[in-house]
Amino acid sequence: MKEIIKKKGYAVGTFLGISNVQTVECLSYTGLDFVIIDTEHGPYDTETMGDMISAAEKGGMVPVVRVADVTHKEIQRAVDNGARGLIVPCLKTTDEFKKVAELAKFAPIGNRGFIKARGSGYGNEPWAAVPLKEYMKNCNERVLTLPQCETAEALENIEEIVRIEGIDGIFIGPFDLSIALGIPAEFDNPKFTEAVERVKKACHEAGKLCMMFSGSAAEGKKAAEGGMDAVAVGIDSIVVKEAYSRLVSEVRG
Ligand code: 3PY
Ligand code: MG
Repeated sequence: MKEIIKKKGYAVGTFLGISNVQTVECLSYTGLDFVIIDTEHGPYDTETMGDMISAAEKGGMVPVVRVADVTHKEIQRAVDNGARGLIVPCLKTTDEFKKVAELAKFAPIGNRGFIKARGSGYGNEPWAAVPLKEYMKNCNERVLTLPQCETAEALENIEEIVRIEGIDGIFIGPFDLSIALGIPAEFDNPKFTEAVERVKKACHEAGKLCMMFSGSAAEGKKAAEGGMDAVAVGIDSIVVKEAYSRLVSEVRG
């Protein structure tokens, strides 16, 4: 992800809430840089998540997983399956953000559980077939922790949160954040735009990435040109529905 951002200025991805392995393969021909396999709202079990991660990697996209919460089970199954980015929703306290780093990173940053699983080719990938200490360091660099800023509490403490060791960036959830601020989906409201600027500034001052969801291409472009390092544009369920609605109405005239 960092290489893509360095090369292209920003990365473009999308959320997957209904897609399967074949759709992910297909999406790799679109120019998308990353896909977010959404296990917070989507129907994916551990096996499907793994298959979708492989499909994304095969097509040259970065597989990111949004886990459901910050528990050992949720984070471990995603990193063991080979997720290269972890989005964690609805966090409130600074301690919850610390827990993300603790569960996703090996020592000396955290205490991720060890096994050379699928994400490392069972230890056979060249970067994984190395002494344990080096393997742990490589894993820490390969998995980006991108917890979400989408609660009022997280926004209030964002300057402290972005300085947590082992947090690589913040993913802004505009819908939940705007709801938390009492201005649901009012994305032009100064209260919302100031919140986004605050998170972005905090991230960049701490040398961390700032990413965001955008509901449309125009919003995504605006966010990226405004300095977001990555934008996740759209959700497959909406993109598919809109594309077919357009197709049908064009045929019907
Ligand atoms: C939100 O907007 O709340 C998200 O979590 C990302 O779409
Ligand atoms: Mg959200």
